[in-house]
Amino acid sequence: MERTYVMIKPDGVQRNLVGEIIARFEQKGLKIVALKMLQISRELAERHYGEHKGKPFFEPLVAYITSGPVVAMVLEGKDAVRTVRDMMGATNPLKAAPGTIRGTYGMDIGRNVVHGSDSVESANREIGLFFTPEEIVEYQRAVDSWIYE
Ligand code: DAT
Ligand code: MG
Repeated sequence: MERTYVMIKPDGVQRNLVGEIIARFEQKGLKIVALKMLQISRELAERHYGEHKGKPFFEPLVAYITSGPVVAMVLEGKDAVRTVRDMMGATNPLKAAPGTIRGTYGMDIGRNVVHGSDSVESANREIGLFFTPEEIVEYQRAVDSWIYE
């Protein structure tokens, strides 16, 4: 089973969307294997978004992601990286398909509510940035035989 790093950004937390967003992933069948709230430091933000360093939106992006608490999680499931990306929708919420998380809840690219890793490699890197191995929980769900054949 694949794992991905997902984060409800400060706007999602402030707008009381934590429950709604987690519920979507749960209802889909993705399994939560790690979950916590934290406020991201500048150092962690710069590492998380390292690929964007030097771009014009980097400073506002770091200011935004450090501006309030986020809810960080690791989700596990079949094709979890792509599944979460599809559920989130396009980076710009105005371009995100209706029904996706960004398409439903967002208006601006700089307030796009949620993060999800873009590849398995990114997922492994991001999971390692936000969670220690002990914070990731291995457990069985009785419902799994009703979610996967
Ligand atoms: P995504 O979050 O969909 O993986 P990304 O990794 O390309 O998108 O960019 C990370 C975040 O940076 C994104 O969620 C919003 C912001 N961002 C990306 N491109 C931007 C742009 N052209 N202008 C302003 N903000 C941008
Ligand atoms: Mg990205």
